[in-house]
Amino acid sequence: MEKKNLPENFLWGGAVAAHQIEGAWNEAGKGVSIADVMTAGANGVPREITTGIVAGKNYPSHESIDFYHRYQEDIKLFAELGLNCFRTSINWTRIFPNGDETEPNEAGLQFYDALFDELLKYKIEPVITLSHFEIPYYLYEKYGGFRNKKVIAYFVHYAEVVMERYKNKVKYWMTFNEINNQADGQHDLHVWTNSAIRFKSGENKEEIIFQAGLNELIASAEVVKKGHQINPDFQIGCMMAYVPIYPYSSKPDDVMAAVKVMNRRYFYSDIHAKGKIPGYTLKYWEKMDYQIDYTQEELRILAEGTVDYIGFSYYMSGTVTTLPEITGAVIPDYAGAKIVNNPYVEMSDWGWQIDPVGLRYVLHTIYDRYDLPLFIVENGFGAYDKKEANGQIHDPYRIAYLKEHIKQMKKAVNEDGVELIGYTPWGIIDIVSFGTGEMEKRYGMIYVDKDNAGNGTLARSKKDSYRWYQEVIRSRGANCE
Ligand code: BGP
Repeated sequence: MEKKNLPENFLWGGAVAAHQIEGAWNEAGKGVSIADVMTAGANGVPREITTGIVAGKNYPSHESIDFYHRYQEDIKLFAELGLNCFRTSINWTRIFPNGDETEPNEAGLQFYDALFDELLKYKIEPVITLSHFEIPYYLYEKYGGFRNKKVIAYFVHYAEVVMERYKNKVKYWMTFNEINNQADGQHDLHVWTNSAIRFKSGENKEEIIFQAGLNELIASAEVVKKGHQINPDFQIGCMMAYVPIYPYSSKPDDVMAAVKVMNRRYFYSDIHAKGKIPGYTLKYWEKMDYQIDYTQEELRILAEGTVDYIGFSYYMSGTVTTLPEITGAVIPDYAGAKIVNNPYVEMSDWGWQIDPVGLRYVLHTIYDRYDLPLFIVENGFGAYDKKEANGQIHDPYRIAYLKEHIKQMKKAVNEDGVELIGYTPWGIIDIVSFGTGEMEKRYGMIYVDKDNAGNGTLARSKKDSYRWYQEVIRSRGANCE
């Protein structure tokens, strides 16, 4: 069977985020972002969100892997790898330290000018996230984060400034990283991400999360409209964390429970892509008597500011059941519903269920739902890596994970007719884990000498997966065996 390649213009890249790679957390006028007050956790140990910076605590974003000072060396490695695109974020607090200023911080703008010029020198297309969990901490303190509609205008102003500044250097943009990564409200870390919500005692957290999420969606729509005015060639996408939830059994309640659980995610991408609040959400707000504040003008903005593509992360899938004999984490979306492990898949050391077919399922399902180009902007395998005495790092498990997911991605394109812009595996170089703050939950094809406690030389070295991915890109996906 002739090996089907991916198209010539397919974007092969790697993905990171400013707070997980740059360091220099307080250099050149940068303000404190909400990532800068998150301490290091560990596998199974949540990160702590402190009030401001507390002396003596370990904040991994403060140095990360010092990309801020080493980006030329790293981009040279990315070019040698063969990347034709590279996803990262602009750290909002480099541009507006507090977030509500009128004038931007010129030193911050100059850093990203230099970064994008270095990428373009090697013909590597920047793919830029505007908010990747880096909202200014001051907007949390003074306004309560995105629960406050004033923050919409501050975000839109920041986005306009950088889209105007880099209009001839950046074509691919996305607004809020994993905007739905707050829906569960069961983990304060997730409520922290893009929204930085400050709750008041006694209020319903889910109601406030819906308000903050809707405010972000309105901000995103405004940015799409303004971006297209700045440069009609811009491709501005959303960014969703898709974790497909399968019914555990063919019991009809399990099938319906899976639909209702997925609606928690689809609330965000339905608005991004279709430009209106879905009926299932309006009914839910009515049932819960949630007072969500929005105007007719804001509804018009949502309708006019739909995205050009659906960017998304895919790592794992989940399973839901209503079978009484199965134990699991109870969820409110459907009577008797519980999230359970899928007995047909393996999981990583961090409990993430490994399901390559799930990527094809997501690609097929989302393309059917929205009929928009798709962009896989995160996919990867966090694992413990070992550096041998001879300096080599053998990571066959990472190659296996990525190979199987690329094979499914090719099926979606070549057999299911999905329009796919590109693939940027997460953590192309070892960086700080968002969920745990660890360095040792490694995703990279480039190893960085730094451990969870922050010890190490920061030296970079190529893992086996580096040479494997180099051949995958060279062969446009044909040679990923
Ligand atoms: C996604 C985030 C990324 C990255 C990734 C890997 O949710 O968008 O920023 O963190 O997860 O997760 P982790 O770093 O927790 O292993």
